[in-house]
Amino acid sequence: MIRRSLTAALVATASATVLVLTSGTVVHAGEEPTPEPSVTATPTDEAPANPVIAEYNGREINLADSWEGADSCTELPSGEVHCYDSDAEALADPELPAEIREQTRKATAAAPAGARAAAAPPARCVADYWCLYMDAGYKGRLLRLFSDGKKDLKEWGCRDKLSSVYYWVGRYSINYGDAKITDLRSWPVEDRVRRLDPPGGYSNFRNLDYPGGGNWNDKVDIFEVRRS
Ligand SMILES: [Ca+2]
Repeated sequence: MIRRSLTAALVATASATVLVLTSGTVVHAGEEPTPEPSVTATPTDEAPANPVIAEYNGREINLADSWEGADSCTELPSGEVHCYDSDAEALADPELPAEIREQTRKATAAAPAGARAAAAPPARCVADYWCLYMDAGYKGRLLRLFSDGKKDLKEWGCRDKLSSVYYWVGRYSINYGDAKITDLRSWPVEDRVRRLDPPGGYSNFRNLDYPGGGNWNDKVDIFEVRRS
């Protein structure tokens, strides 16, 4: 009987220790949990565990480290990422599906000379892609995203840089869905999240209100493409 109680007590102690170790917050009996410091800056500036490796001018580059002078990068449907010095080069990439290249060329050719129609997709974007620009007005370095899922922009070298976004809905059959942008915040401040609805664009994130004040410019950490 005594032995049994002792064992039970030991097990209880061990469980409590595990709890303390795994929770990261030391909770003493009868005390309130110790709040972690209220850090509003985005957490960790360490190198990401899964940096995106892209092909650029015949060599591999680590986008999390540097784009090494590339003007734009495209996430291809195959999952590979290619970076380019010009938009002509980006559009000519044989790994970009033919129907996407065709549709993009047609739209570009149809755009009126001089002033482009307000509704026309911005230069440099391609059909069926989410185009993420590092400057407002669809300018600056450009990341073209295709596949469904969450992209940690740190891995792409684009964290806290996003200033405008355009979603070119070419074929509706593959473009259902929307996107979600997230600014990660340290506990106890909740992450900030916003939905971006297609089709169309957000030409200046300074015009997108940020919860609690300010705007979304240069804040996005996670870009989630939700195609279905
Ligand atoms: Ca951020």
